[in-house]
Amino acid sequence: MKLYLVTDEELLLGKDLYRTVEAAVRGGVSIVQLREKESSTRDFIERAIRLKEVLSPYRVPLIINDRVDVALAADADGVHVGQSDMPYEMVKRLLPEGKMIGLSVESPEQVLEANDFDLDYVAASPVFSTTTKTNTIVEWGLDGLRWIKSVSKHPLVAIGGIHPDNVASVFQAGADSVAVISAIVSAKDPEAAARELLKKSTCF
Ligand code: TZP
Ligand code: MG
Repeated sequence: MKLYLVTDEELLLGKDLYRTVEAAVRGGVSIVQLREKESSTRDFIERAIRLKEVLSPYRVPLIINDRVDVALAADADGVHVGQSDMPYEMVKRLLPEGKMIGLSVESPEQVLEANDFDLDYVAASPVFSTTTKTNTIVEWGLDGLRWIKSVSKHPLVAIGGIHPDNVASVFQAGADSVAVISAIVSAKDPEAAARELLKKSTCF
């Protein structure tokens, strides 16, 4: 799961969600998170089910942001939670065996606490400050990534402000995966944008 796509309805800038995600997968995205901040529960579930149908033939897992109930209803592959969402222990109890759990970490304390959890990844949020999400505490930066890598037992996803010009430095600092929204979702050609990110990630 080197390139992780997170969706955002607004940042699609009018493009179709499913076509955009499928194009990104053709460009090399290998895991997708459906992140819905405005939609109703019913719309969220419908989108999750449709997106799962799009992703299944490619064997690309679908992760649901925040909502365990939506993930269960759509039989998605996992859930991503932040520090203000459902606590890890409850997510773990509610999800069937084999489903993925990802957790955002925004402070050193949260990174260390996450070592007690059975997670599929921690997401350093944000690695660089970004206008896509502004209610964050502090940017980790590349030094922060290196520190997380040295103390965390989990695979490390970096998210926030990642684009083709800085993606190599993020991998170099120890990220196992990079998660992006705007660099792919807002691109005119999401397939080319994904391909470009992957190409630039191996430039070191
Ligand atoms: N969590 C931390 S930063 C972020 C999220 C969801 C937004 C990342 O968006 P972008 O456009 O890739 O900077
Ligand atoms: Mg959240």
